This record gives sequence, C-alpha cells and structure tokens, in this order.
Amino acid sequence: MAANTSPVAATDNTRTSLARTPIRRAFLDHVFYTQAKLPGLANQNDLFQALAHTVRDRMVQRWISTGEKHLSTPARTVAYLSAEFLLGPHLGNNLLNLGIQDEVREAMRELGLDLDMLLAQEAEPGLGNGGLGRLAACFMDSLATLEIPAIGYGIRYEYGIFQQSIIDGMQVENTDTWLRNGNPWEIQRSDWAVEVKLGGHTEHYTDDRGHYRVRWVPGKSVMGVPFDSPILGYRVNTVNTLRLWRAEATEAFDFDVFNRGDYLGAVNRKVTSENLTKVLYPNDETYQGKALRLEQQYFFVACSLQDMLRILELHQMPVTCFHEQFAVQLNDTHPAIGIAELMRLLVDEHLVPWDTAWHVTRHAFAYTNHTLLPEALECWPLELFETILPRHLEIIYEINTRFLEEVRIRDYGHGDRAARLSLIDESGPRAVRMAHLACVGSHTINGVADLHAKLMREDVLRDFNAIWPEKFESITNGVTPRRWLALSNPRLARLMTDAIGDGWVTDLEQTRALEIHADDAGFRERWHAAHQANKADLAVLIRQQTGVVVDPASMFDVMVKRIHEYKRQHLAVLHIIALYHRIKSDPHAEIVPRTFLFAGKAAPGYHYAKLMIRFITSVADVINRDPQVRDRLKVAFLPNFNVGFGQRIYPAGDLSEQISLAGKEASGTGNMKFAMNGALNIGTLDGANIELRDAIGAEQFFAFGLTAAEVAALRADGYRPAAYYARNPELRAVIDLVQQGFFSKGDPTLFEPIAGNLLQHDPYLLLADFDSYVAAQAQTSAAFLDQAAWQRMSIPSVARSGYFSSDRAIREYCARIWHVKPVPVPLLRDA
Ligand code: C3B
Repeated sequence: MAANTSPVAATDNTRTSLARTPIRRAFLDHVFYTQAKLPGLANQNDLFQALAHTVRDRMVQRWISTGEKHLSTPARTVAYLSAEFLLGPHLGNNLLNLGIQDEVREAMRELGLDLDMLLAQEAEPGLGNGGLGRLAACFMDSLATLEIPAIGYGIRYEYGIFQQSIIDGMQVENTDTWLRNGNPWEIQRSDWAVEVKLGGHTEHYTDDRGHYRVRWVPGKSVMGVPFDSPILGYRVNTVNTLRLWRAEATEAFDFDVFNRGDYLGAVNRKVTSENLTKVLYPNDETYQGKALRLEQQYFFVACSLQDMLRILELHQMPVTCFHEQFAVQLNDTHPAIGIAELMRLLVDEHLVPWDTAWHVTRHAFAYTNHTLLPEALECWPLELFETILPRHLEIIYEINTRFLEEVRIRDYGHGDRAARLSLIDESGPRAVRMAHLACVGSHTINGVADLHAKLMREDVLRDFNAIWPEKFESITNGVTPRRWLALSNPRLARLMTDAIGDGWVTDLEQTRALEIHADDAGFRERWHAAHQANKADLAVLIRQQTGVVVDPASMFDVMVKRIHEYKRQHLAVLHIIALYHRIKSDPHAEIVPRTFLFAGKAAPGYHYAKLMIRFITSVADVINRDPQVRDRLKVAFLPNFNVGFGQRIYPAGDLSEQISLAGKEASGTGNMKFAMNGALNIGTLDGANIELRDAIGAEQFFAFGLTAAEVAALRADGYRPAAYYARNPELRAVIDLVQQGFFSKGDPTLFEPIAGNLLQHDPYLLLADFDSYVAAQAQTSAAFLDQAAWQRMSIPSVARSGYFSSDRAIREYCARIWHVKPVPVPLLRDA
C-alpha cells in the first residue's frame, strides 16, 4: 500500500528473517521472546503459542503479498458475510497447507516434544452452530486454495458455541472461553476501527442546496474493531483474510457521561457496548427474535460495509463502483440488513441518487438460502426493528413501495400476490421479512442442494420464483478435502497418494483413479487396515470420554450433527431398541455387532432436543449393562462434538446416518465427509443425499423412506401414526418398552413426550419411515458381514466423492454468481 511512506525501507531484507530461521530456533525464540519463559518453565500452552507464532511467521510474507496484489489488481473481491464461521483449530491446517508438517514434527521431536500434544492444546474457535458456519469455513479454505480474492466478514464472539458435558445422561452447557489463553492467529487492526450507530430517530430536512435529506440521530453508538486472521490456501501464496469484528465503547459517549461526573455510568456504558459481541446465539435453525441478535447482525454488517468502502477508496474508485469491486454473499438472511445499510450509506451519506444506489446494491448482493424450516425464518417485529434501526425501516418501506409497484404493474390481476411478496408481513403483528429483503436486494438466490433449490422455488419463495425465475440457482454444498481428508485421515490420505499421487488434494475428481484398486486384494487389505487403525484410535477416545468399551471390529454406526427433531436421532434410537428387543426375545438372535455412536449439541432452550439426548443416553445405559447383549450392541453419546472432534470421528465411521425427514435437510454436509473417508451412508432421499447416491452409486448408498413428494401426499391425506403402530408388531414392542418406562428406571412419564408424541402427532413421520429404515439397516448388516464386499463399496465411495469438494462448489459460485477469477499472488521478495 503506502510502501514509500513506510518508516522502514522497502528493501530492508531483515523482515523475512523470522520466517527463514530454522523452525527449531524460531520456536525456541518464541518461547523466550513471545511467551517470556525459559523452555524448562514453559507449560503446554506456552509451547503451543510459540509454535503457532512460528507457523504464523511463515504465513506473513504471503499474507502481505496477497494484500499488495489484491490492492494493485483491479479484480473483483468476494465479501462473504456470515454471522458464523466454524473454523476449527488452525495449527494443523496451516501446517498442512504450508507443507511443513513433517519438518515441524521432526523439529519438535528433536526438542523432546510431541506435535500431537501441541496440536491438542489449541482452543478451537467455535464461532458457529453447525452446518452453516462450517460451510463458511470450508468456503474460505477453497477460496484461498483457488486463489480467489476474498474477505470473510463476521463477528468475533468472545464466547463461541457452548461446551457440552453430559451429566446424569443430560446435556449441561458451559461457556466457551476460547480466548482465555490468547489467540495467536489474529491481529487486532485498531486503525481500521469504525463507528456503528444504533437506535434513536431520524430527521427529514432540506439542505442548503435544496436537496431533500435524512439525518439519523442515533440513540447510541459503538465501535467495531477488526481482528484479522490469515486464511492460507493449500500450497499457494494466497492468504485471504477473515475479518471478525469486536464491539467496543465509543469514546464520545463515555466523554459525555464523564462530564456529568458519572464515572461508573461511563464504565457501565462500556460494558453494555461490549455485550454486543459477547456470545454466539446457540440456536441452530430457530429464530428467536431477540433485540441483541438484531444488533449483532446489523453491527457486523455495518462494520463490514464501511470497511469495503474504505478499500474502495484505496482503489480510488467512486462508491457507485461498489458492485464492480465487491461480490457480496449473504450467508442466509442473518446479514440481509446489509442491503438496507448499503442503500443508507450510498443515499444518505454519499448523496447518491436512489435509482443509482439501488442499481449498485442489486448488482452487489447475492443470497444463499440454507433452510426451509418455518421456525428458522427471520421476521423482526416492526416495533423492535424500528427501535434499533429507525432509518433502515424507512429505507425498507421505500424499497418495498417501489418493488410492490413494479409487481402490481407486471402482475396485473394476480390478486394478493403483492401482499405475499411484501417485505412487511401484515397477516399478524407487523414484521419485517428478512428473506424477502434478501430476495429483492439480490441478483441471485441460491439453494444448497438440488432438491432444496427446487423446494425453495416451489414453496417458501414461490412468489419470487414466479416473478424472477432467472434469479434462482442451485449450488450443491461441498466440504474441503484438505481438513476433512488430508488432515483428519492421514492413514487413508497416504494410501491414496501412494496409489494415485497427491493431485486429489486440490482436485478431488482425481480420486476416480482409485476405483480400479477396488479389485486389488492387497490394496483392499491396506485400505481396511488404515480404517481399522482409525477405529482403534477412536475406541480409545470413546473409552476416555464415556467409559464405554467398544470393539473396533464391530460396525461403527455413527450419527453426529446438531440434535434436532427433523434430523431424527430418535428414529435411530427406535432401531437400536428394535435390535435390543430381538436379542431379548431370542438371546441367540443373529445380530451383526454394532457400536452406535452419537454426538451433537442441542440448543439450550430446545427442551425436546435435550430430551432426545437423554433418550439416547438412557437407552445406552440399559443396553451397555445388559449381559444378555454380550457386546453385540454398544451405544455411546460422545460429549462436546466440535470440529476437532469431528476430525477424529469421520475417519472412523463404517456407516453414517443421514436420516432426516425428506424435504427438511437443506443439504447436509456430514454425509459428504463420511463418504470421502470411506464410510457408507444410510439415508433418506433428502438434501444432498440424493446427489450423493447418484454420484457414488445406489449400491453404495442405503436409501430408505418416503420421498419429499410422498411426505407431502401422506400429510395431505391425513397422517395417522397410530395406524403404523397398530400394524407393525416390532414397532409396537419398541414404543411399548419406552412407554412402560423400561429405559427410564420404571418412570413412564420421562419419555412420554417422545413416545406419546410419536403415536399422536409424529410431526417428522418417524413411524411412517420406521419399517423401511429397519429394512435398510438389515441390508447394511448383511453387507458388513462380507468385509471384502464392504471394501469394494467403500473404495468407490471415496473414488466418486469428488463432486462434493467445496472447490467445485466455489468454482460454481465464481462462474454463476460472483463472476470472479483467480488472481495468482507473486511473492514479494523481502517484502
Ligand atoms: C444448515 C442446514 O441445516 C444444512 O442442511 C446445510 O447443509 C448447511 O446449513 C449448509 O448449507 N443450516 C444451519 O446449519 N443453520 C441454519 N440456520 C440454517 C441451515
């Protein structure tokens, strides 16, 4: 940037010396100079911090080179706006992407240190709830690897997703103090802090030049301070930035209060401001309508847009070129207020005429929808919205008036469509529909799997589809093969690389070449051995965490994801009880030994989901202790599922459960992680399961259950779950056991909300799908008995999973939505 005004001469080549010092030396220097400890006194955290700094030093030159290149190149930049980034630990990933894993392991070994121990020290930045946040993280990885200029904008929550422990079979939440020991990856950029207004009122007036203008007189304001973390691509020079905002008190306000002599009041104000970015809301797919949440959303979006305008100025581009410089992606509706905010910035602050500003806005934004669940749709009560964002409400009214006028004219005669399209819901207490704002202000609206995109067009957004069919896109999600295969499953990765070279790491389609090896018994043996070793590792972890002893030779049947009724963890439990019932009815019953593994967090206020956890742990308790079961069935609930834990679970799965009610799971991405690691999926024809089955072949995917269309038809006919109970003796036995209190120490009331609810309402149609689920599970058992045949399915599953790389997904976004191209970064010599 301003290299010539820098106090340090640009040719000063001492600046790269840190990165050139041998790793061992650099590490010891960081123990001494950064942690200020003698090596003998350094604790595990000191050692981790020193290593993290050593690795970060090796990224800085690339990071700076990337910044320079992006500033000097007139290339469009992706601004990925997301309230969540569920990154997981950085250290291992950075070592992988830099290609210095072995070197660092060796350097640590020479010092008598174990790299794995140090990796385990990192507190993971759990700044997301589940799939949506994790997708954002996979996308950041792919963007950097594909050398696309991109900035991730989000919130630096002081407390990320809560830590879950299981006490007496129940979920207990603890705060996640991930910043406790400091975060070695981030750099605070106070010089780029911005001010954000909130509350107050607006004043309309005519300025000296006779222009009609609006002034927003805020009730309060806060500062947004950016914290930057480097996002390094795999073996490339591109290091993009993840810029997360922290709220701080503004000086100006404190000053006022100080003058009134109210010191404690001023301090209090400071604390209140900082509350804004204190904690991540732990609800996954449920809209809560809390004022603080709206403030969080507006806060990070307002900070980010100001930051983009600052960058635009560096490029010496006028604000009306905003959309040429930035492709702004809305990760669900959480940042959708950005549409009104950009309009406000352009019209009120930069005096751009409305129509020009609207052109710029509509060409900048695109919106990804991630769910059709009605309870997830954000609809802010008008009064609440107006209290926090009075000017934005006016702008939304104006957008709405113009939009509905357009609709009325082109839609002449279509009755109440305008009311259905309106940004304001007037059917009950008036509310702002954020999805409608996102649709109207975006040039493209995409779903995250083909079925989801189709249902979105037919269902939630059908009126928008009717007027703007050309705006709709479908881009199936993907996951990064770096973290989810190369990093998390080194045994399989090595085997793959030995067989087909390492090109698959950045071009997952190359795994197709593995297919011919499925016929090679020696290869299958090595494949099996790698997988068994992963299972043995996980077995140790399961024992440490739950005390449950499991047999690595048994089938690992795994369901890890957020706990939610629509995802139907309780359907998996019904199947477990059915198997248990078979053993109890016939102690010699042939049951293929299985270990059922569950993990996932329930939203703290979602009582039913918490009861589902208790259901799993209670059934586990009975089965694991029953001597008649004789190790044929084991059930474990692994506490505190997170990214780091996932890295140990996905590589050890035999069978992956993707059993949501068809039409409910927008995509799902766990299915992809399992497939890439050689597990087979059992699943409904929901979300990306459908495409996964098509890609890897129906023989490798155990499909069951109603289709989305059949679900709709059954509902329309009047669904009566009790009829299934009456018809199916095994199902009856299962439900009866639950209702008798067999799994609740004789208390029939504990799980009545589950059993009774299933019999009477069963909103997610478990009983309708039970039969075909149990039948599909019988097929998985039969298949698992023939291990050679199982390997013959596992290998193609990996070989055909290339489509589900997030690199493919990002290429599609680049071509179809963002219209951006790679910008290779030359390394600045001695930058
Ligand atoms: C999730 C959906 O539930 C998943 O099906 C999907 O794979 C991911 O998003 C990514 O697209 N989702 C979520 O985690 N949180 C939401 N609020 C909405 C959707």
